[in-house]
Amino acid sequence: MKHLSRIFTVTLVALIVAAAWSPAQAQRRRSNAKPAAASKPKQQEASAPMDKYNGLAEKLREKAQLFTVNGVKFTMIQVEGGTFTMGATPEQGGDAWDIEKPAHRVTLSSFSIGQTEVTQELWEAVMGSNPSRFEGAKLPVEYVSWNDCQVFIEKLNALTGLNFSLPTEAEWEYAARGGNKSQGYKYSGSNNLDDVAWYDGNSGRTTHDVATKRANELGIYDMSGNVWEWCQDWYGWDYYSSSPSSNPTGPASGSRRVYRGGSGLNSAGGCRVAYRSGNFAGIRYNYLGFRLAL
Ligand SMILES: [Ca+2]
Repeated sequence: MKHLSRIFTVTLVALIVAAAWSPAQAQRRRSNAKPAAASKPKQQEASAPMDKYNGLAEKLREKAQLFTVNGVKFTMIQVEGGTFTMGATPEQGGDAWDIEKPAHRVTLSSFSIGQTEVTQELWEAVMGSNPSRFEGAKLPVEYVSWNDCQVFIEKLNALTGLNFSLPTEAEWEYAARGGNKSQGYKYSGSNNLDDVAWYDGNSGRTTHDVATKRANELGIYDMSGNVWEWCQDWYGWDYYSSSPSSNPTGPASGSRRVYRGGSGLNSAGGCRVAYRSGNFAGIRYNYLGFRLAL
């Protein structure tokens, strides 16, 4: 593979947990992952992930995987699988729309999700360019379409030998709700949106460096607010009526792709963990980005 000659490193940290759960994860959807890269990473002393607010650093030490690609570091958080209620649960209140109904039980296998939105420095390390309208290394990349994200992921996978993707809509919502550590909040990590999100009430009409608000129960940042986040699924208005209960991946076809979480341009209702939106796969705008899954 020609990319192997390029200068890059991939480092997994905290293999204690990874050793236990990687096989199931690989079986789930990673048929073309390179086992050598995944199972024999260079081991280093674990460094605590960013977590300056809620004291979860020690617990998260075993739950974080640190990667370095072309000199840029990023962290993936391991999310243990489980069963949760997706959609218009009671704490979503009167803000919930019909497309969030019916609330329904979903069971997910374990997966990993980005601790932060994909930053501009990571995008540039992989793509060699930066499309963002608000510029800054630690700002989330934006002005990227769903199609652009697929190109980025393909290149990242070639560099790492791994099999990153966008999260499914169900994975996104489960992680936003705190997985099996969920406290049942309306927004990702709190019932007080100012604690955890950049939205229209505090953003000043710009994006903000990732991980500058408090993390959620799993140590994941900005799932509510800052930039919207593309998911892999087609956007199905009535999908919740027929969704399979195990690892749903969205409708088989559609015209739009899902994005989630609201942004610095949105009111609080759009930043709820159950709120759903989406648009055509070629659409770009300056409050629309993504985070990775693995
Ligand atoms: Ca976000």
